[in-house]
Amino acid sequence: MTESPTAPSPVEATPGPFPLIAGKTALIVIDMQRDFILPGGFGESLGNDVNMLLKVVPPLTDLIAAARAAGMPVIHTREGHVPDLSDCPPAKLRRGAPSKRIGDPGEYGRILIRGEYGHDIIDELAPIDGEVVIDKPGKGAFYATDLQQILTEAGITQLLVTGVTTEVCVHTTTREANDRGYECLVVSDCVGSYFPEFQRIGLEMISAQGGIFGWVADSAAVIPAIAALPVDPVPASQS
Ligand code: C5J
Repeated sequence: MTESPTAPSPVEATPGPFPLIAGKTALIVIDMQRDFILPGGFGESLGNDVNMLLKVVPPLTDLIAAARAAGMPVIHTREGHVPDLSDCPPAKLRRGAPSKRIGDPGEYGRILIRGEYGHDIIDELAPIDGEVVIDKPGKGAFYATDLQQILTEAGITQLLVTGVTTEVCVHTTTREANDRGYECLVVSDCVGSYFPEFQRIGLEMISAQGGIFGWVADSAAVIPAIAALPVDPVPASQS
């Protein structure tokens, strides 16, 4: 029997196969911003080893290329705040390291402030024309953003989740998406944490208990499944 063009392309994942569906899936790339990732930036100034995040870049580059080739929407997010910090709750502002807080001058401009060099996405993963960029004041990509409306209008029901950091913005966004009914596959080598133990445990938490809030697979499993999808000639509307 000939398969219907909309037949799912299964990804070998934990805790079980993830049925990737053409036209229903978007790739979300969370916070691949210079402030978190570049040597000399905010993340490193807090004592973190940015190599833990930099190693995500090559597999994520390949995954984004596969999504673009398949006509799959690619949605980027950036964590940050308006220059007067009116969208940054005092509790969040106070909790930074005392010497380096959101809005303070950093190596790449004011830390996590929209419009600053450090707030933007690293050159290697820069969005291309037509791709959605969500500016978010929180850790989750749904909080105080248009993301849900954009996904609904595009008919998206599944998310491939990537970016940094695994245990913070990736987790928060995946949990928010799961609560809203999206099926989420977190791509293990395309998410990164400064802390190896958080990376391992963070991934285990997602797929524990039969996939309590998602599936996990690496890019070597996801990319061939994307390539096997029928190419979406009209990618879901991107603004
Ligand atoms: C953090 C993020 N870790 N993108 N932000 O503060 O995970």
